[in-house]
Amino acid sequence: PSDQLSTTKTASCLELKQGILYHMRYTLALRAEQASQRDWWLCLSLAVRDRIIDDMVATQTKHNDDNVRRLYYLSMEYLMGRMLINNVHNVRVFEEAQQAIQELGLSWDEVCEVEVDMGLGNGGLGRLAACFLDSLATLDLPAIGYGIYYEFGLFKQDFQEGKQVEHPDTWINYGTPWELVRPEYAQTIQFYGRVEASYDNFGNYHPLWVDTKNVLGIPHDIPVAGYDTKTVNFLRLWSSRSTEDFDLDEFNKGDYVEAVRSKAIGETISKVLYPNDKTENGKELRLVQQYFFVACSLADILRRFERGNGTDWDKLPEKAAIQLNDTHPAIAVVELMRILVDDKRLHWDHAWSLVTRIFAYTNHTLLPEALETWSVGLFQKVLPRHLQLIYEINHRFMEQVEQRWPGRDDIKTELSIIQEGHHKMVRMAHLAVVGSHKVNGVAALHSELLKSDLFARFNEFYPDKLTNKTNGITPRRWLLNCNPGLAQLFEQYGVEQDWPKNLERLRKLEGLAEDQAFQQAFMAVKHQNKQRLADVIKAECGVEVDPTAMFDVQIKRLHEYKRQHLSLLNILTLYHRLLNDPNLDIVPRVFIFGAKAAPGYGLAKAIIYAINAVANVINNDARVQGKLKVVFLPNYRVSLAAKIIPAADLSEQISTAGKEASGTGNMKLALNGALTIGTLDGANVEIKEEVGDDNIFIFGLKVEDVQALDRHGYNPYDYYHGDEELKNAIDWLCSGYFSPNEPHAFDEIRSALLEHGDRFKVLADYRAYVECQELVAQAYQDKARWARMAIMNTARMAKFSSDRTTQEYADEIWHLPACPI
Ligand code: DL6
Repeated sequence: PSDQLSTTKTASCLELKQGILYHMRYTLALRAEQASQRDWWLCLSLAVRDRIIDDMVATQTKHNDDNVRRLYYLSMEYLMGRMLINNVHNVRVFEEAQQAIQELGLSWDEVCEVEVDMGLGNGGLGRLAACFLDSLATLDLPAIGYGIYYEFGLFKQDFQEGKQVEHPDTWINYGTPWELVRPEYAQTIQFYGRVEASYDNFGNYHPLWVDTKNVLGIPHDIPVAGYDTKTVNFLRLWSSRSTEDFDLDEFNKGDYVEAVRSKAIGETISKVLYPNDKTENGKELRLVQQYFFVACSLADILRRFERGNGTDWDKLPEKAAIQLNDTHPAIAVVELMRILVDDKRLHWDHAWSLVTRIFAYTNHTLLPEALETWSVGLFQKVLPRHLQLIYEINHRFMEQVEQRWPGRDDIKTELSIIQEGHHKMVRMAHLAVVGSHKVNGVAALHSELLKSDLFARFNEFYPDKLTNKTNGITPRRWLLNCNPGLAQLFEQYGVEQDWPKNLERLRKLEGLAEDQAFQQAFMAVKHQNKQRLADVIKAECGVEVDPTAMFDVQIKRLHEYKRQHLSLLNILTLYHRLLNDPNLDIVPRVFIFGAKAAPGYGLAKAIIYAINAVANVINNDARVQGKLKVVFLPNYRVSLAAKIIPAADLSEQISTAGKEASGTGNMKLALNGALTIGTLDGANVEIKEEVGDDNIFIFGLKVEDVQALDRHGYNPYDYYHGDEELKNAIDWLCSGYFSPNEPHAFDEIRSALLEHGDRFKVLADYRAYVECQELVAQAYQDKARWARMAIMNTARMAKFSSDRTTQEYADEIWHLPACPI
């Protein structure tokens, strides 16, 4: 088989094979006969890593020697998924690596399957950060991602009797080949303590932060190789360590356990990722985590700056741009002020002018419950000096507000960083807006709503600050890696080879959309992908599904606003219709769900249980004759998404208009030729603009309609009583029929939809959704039409490459030139 590779590739394959065997012997000290699949995966990863490291050294040397401007991306979450598959593609040794593995008598798929996802994030925000890192390196932009090295990433999900059960994600148990630990760049970070007044010889006030508890931050660097380029940036993740091994006094008193306890406390900071997507306010450990990684990262950034520029602070905004991924790292604004004013002794105005030229902030949600606030009391305890600085920042800001709107205390109350009241709170979003030079939303509609709604008054005050950067996804992971069949088809049909770097190339497919042979080939790839997913479904859920049925996919976090329960009501409606008329001619469908619910979000868990319960009944009902199947794949994560997305026919993007900031799953699915059924929400609006009205199924309330309903008083009972099928579906779900042992299991869902006012307008959108699903079914029956629409979706996704998004940030926010190696 080596004959099939070119001479250079054969040489490179040989080199890889040697690398694998070298690591088997000298890194693992094993003979090949003893090696497990994991050992082979590890050695292949190390062999690939060796190549990456050469380029990483070259990249970092160049960046340092040229003293380049860098982008620093601060994010509490990175959902990197599996690294091997992405890296072999990015360094362009995919075929060679496959060949080497084959020549060693192993199966490529089995070796890759060993890798545990690096799942250090909850959902969209964390995966966006991972896509951006891939694009930054691919575009040769000098950048470093900073985050936390969680020992436990997002929990593993499994279902017991249909209910979600969480298990710890022990991803790091056996170590990972993708990290380089850098103890030489460790940082010491302070917390708690108190502020003491002190004065210098000239009588100037210099507060001292004393009696603090200290911890160490240890950097773990994950190389990030760009696609088809030499640039290798890195992601620096901090783990916490106690500054002292143990308390010697306690030890000498003979209490060994007590002596080690304080060490353990220092190490809890980076233990676990908070598994909450949109809520979770007010947990001390979370604030400690935020400050920990921000303080380590800023110290590291300044160390690098001083190495290249000494203490010429005016140069700082020239050399560093810092992006805040949501408000989670917003304390960085204050920490940089603390360092510049307290440690470096800059005047306040000087420091503030530097700080506000460095930071920019991305908002990812409009949901009020997701906006972070911290109680003043907690701040006082954990970060007393920072609280003083926040008050000072706010005081000066309030003076500006007074100048602009004299005497308008109501506006001051509205804009203040401190929310007054019985429990005073620090509003992190306000801090982020005041401390940044740009604030962006993540889709056009979302950014407009930020301007008109959430940050309307800020927008009046800072007219040029708010802007839009529509999200994107990396075409490498979300097409090249996950859909090799489609990538091969592009090659056969002469799509320019650089399409993974230039998604505009796929526009060529528009001209093939009517071509029967191409349609068939395109759908044949889809069919193969569906067959593969059917095997996964059989293995994971024990359910047989027919790959000729429509695969209707909803994969995302479980949240009421995303409305998985709207899909469930449609499923119940179809099931009911089928039982009433067993000969009903419906398009066979497999409804496929993947979603984790935050462990403390009872209603979301009830929705998972409901879907599983309904699935169990439908899948075992002979009267359905296999026309409907419902499966909920457990433990949704990046590597599972990579199997589901290429196999999807229909992409469910059915959030309440105005609630989904952007969505990125919608882009991944459309890129792989799934048609969207969706509301005019988030980036769906722009997907519609790109693919054209004929190639998407849009239904339901628009933002204005939702707002009007809220203004005029929305009553879900009007819909319930006015629509028999809707009433049937809800009553049936809650009748105990699907959960005979727990007849009240779904009462909570019913109350949310009826008694509690249906905050997310599920009932108002039900009829439009069911009707739209009928149009979808009709379209699916027309094979040529469906194929044409699917091809058009793939062809017209160029806008949603994260390369486009990242380049826009680089041009318009970071002013960051590329630095090819
Ligand atoms: O911007 C990335 C992603 C968006 O695509 C989703 O629409 C949005 O829900 C998500 N937000 C989060 C958590 N939000 N907070 N805080 O993941 O961001």
